Amino acid sequence: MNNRRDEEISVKPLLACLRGARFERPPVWLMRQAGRYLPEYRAIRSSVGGFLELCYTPDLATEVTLQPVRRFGMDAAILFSDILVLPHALGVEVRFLEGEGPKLAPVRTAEAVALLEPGAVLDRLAPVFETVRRVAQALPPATALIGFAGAPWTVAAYMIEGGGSREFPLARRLARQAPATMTALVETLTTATIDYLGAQAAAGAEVLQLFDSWAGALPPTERARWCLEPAERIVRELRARHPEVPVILFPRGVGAGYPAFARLGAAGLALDTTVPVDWATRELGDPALCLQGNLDPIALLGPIEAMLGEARRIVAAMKGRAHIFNLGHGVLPETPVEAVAALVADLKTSAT
Ligand code: 1CP
Repeated sequence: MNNRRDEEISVKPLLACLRGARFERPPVWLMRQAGRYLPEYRAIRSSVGGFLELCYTPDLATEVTLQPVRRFGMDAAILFSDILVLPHALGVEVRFLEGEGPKLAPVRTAEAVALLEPGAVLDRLAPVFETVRRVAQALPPATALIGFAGAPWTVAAYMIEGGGSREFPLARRLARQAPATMTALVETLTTATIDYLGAQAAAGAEVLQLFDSWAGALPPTERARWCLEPAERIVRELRARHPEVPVILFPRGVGAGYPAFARLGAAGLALDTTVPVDWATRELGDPALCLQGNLDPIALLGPIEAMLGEARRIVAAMKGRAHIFNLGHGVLPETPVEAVAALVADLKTSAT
């Protein structure tokens, strides 16, 4: 542990929290805190041709990353990018169509997996690392910088399906019917994710979050192989390469499976909207494990007083635990800016 790092932890509440510190008022950031609900984001978004161009233009991606921090004063910025830049960097065609979500050229065969280009990933994602460097320079001293990636199963699910889906039937079927192909795909993604997150840490990311947004689409028997094992390897290798950078896991939708994710060595665990907070504080063992979450993003659509009541109940239930306040999933595009402002202000000032 070097001195510079110790100093940073002491001035950044979110980093202290990930090392087990408890605060009267929890540090706060929100998943998808940058994006379409912000008029200043929409202005920049409409000035570029495509969403990927925004992700790969460090000037613009830096600005968009900083916008919510500037407006609301969150305790962390999250790099503005997307989980699907990784398949793109592996050589897969990825397009973001207005109002339709992402579309990918499907990867469903051993041959297609063999054509992926893991050796090209770090070069192709160089603009993302440049954004990380610029944001790290620009942030206020008490604000932490979070890098992220999709977990291998979630990214594989988009690659196999060719886009978003409610239940990812093709991906779940491939995992059962062609396990060797699935193993090759998940291993390629696991190795590439370690390199990708490691490079974000080297560029200045102080925390790394792994989004397994579709972990809940798998039954527990399948989840061990496609979610837990890759997450464990990612956490272990990142701890070896960057012991000072804590990892937060977000295995969305796994319910009673959360305790298994609590045992993988990550510093933080993000709770989705379905997890009762008092259950989590009882069942998720180690009190040094920092819990993050888990207000329902719908609550931000109003009424505001009810939303603030729920937020305060979460804070109260987490008392005595290292807790980072967040939503249980991302900010919705129709969220009023005033609701986010009221939430962050209330968390910073309300009596607890
Ligand atoms: O045109 C636009 O503005 C595109 C909308 C958009 C935005 C703003 C997409 C496409 N991605 C993003 C940014 C993004 N995506 C961030 C930015 C940082 C922040 O939080 O502020 C992050 C962390 C993500 C991560 C992401 N992308 C996830 C994991 C988190 C989650 O929500 O579960 C997932 C599943 C995606 C895929 C994706 N990218 C974009 C969309 C619309 C989707 C969901 C598609 C679907 O499944 O239907």
